[in-house]
Amino acid sequence: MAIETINIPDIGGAEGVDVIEVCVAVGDTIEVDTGLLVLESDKASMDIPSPKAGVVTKVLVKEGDKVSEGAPMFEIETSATSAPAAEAPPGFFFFSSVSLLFLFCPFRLFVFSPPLLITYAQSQGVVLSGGPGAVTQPSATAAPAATSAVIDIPVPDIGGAEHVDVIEVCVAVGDEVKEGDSLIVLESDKASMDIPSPVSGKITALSISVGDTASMGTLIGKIETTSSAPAPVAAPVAAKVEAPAAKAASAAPAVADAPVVHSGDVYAGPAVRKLARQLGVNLGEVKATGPRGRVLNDDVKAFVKTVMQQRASGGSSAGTVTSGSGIPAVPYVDYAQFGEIEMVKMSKIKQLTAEAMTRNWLNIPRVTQFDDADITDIENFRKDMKAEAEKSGVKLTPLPFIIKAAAAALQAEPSFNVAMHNDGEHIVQKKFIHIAVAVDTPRGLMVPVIRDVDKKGIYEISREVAELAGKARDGKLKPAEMQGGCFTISSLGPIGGTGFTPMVSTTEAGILGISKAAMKPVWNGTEFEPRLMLPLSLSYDHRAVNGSDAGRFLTYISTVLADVRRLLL
Ligand code: CAO
Repeated sequence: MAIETINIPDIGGAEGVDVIEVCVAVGDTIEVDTGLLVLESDKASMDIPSPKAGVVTKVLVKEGDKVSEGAPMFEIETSATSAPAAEAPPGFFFFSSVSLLFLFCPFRLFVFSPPLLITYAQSQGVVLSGGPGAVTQPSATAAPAATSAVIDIPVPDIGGAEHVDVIEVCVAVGDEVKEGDSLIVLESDKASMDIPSPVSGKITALSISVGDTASMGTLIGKIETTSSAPAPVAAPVAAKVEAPAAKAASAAPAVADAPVVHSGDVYAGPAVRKLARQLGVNLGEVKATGPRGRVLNDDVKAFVKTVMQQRASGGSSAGTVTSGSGIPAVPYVDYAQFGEIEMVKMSKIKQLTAEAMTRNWLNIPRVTQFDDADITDIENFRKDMKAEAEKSGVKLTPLPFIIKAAAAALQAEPSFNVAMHNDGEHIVQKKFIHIAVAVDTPRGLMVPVIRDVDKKGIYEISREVAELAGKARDGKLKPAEMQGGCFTISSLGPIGGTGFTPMVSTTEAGILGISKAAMKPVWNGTEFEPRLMLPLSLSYDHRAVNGSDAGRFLTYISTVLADVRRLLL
């Protein structure tokens, strides 16, 4: 075991480059080439891979730091038994380190363009020359020519990398290209590389396709040089790294002056691009959350998750507009841009409720109608009975009266005691009267069911509501205690409000919303009388129930509540 410090490698002479991502943390086990940091200058983003395997013991940099070659990044504990990291050959190093001049759109550089290569070679003290194995490339400093010529375009030196995936062919036969235009894009685990055209001209043949692999010298195609342009002379060009030696004497553009291509509006690293390609994700649709609008791995995953969730809930897969009966997707909103936010995990009950609400909302053509029931007499009776009820262990509220009135209405109007069958051809007529009651709990909304309400008295119903509500709040309700309802009552009476439009469940035909009772002046034919009026909102599934049945049903409830003696009839 040994503790070793990993320093920033040669980054092409760039100084004070921003650390935009620290990819590992203390305790992480890393391999040779594991991405450690992402650096970014105004010209390029660079993944900095680990030269060694081990376990991270210290992180010496953080996002926002500015670093240069030699700055310590991490301390790692290397295993004595692990093989020492192979000394990267210059070509390899070029590929995995400076050409870590990674070319992310829109910062793709032509890393492998000769000037850069020369620059890098200079910085590394290596001689670039022709000779055996050198790539024959058209020279940009060719002599003028009067006639056109068709020349081969080989893949230039790509830092020794072999069999790199061709992920994009940017031109077609017949296309006119300018020197520097992208011909193909190669991508390895570590880098995306635009391979630019060495000359201006017309593509006359293509020998490479997406899915092929390419190495230095692989033929991309042929180009007929434009007659007005200087015809290139096929000449050996400094594209082969021969050996570390004295610095090349000739001047060459500095790395920072390398051409920058703003090709497209997606800014993402090679690993992210690869992940997106593997998952079939169009990066243009992914919301970027990284620094300066950079798409991160997590952004791609979040995008896929959203799409899958939308599909599961019947939504469209991506865009925001669908035709026909498709449900438009909800666009992603970055709320953090408006102020501080916190992501709060929904309880399982809330998630299931949300799912059920969406299902009900989308499936049920719902209509809500309203009425005020005069509960003055019930209230007087309730007050008279309150002490006695308490002796029997019952807290008497208006709710059991309403439950009982609803049961009576279901008996009187069986057309409401139904559910739509999902075959679309039948209505399920229920012959039992079970009433569900919405209960507010800290974990979310629970809806226990009181069975055979028609056979039970007010006290019994009241006791059951209290017992089931208690179980709901304690999380002790059994699934069977929440199933089989014919009709639901949702009471917001103790809270307030004058009316609301409750959601109908697909297993029932209606739901009654109760709002806060209030004293109101009611005309009795000769004068206004103060009466306690209870606002009722009846929502129903208009596939199963027609408006006149619903009107009769609600009127029946109001009438019974106005005079509970009717329950005896
Ligand atoms: N108007 C005015 N006052 C009302 C009322 C109404 N419509 N309904 C109840 N009250 C009064 C009660 O009489 C009681 O007052 P007193 O103590 O003076 O008698 C007080 O409000 C509290 O009642 P409660 O909530 O203890 O009892 P309840 O029988 O009315 O309700 C239960 C029981 C379990 C339904 C209730 O506790 C609950 O969870 N309600 C929330 C339901 C909900 O979340 N619905 C929305 C679902 S989303 O569609």
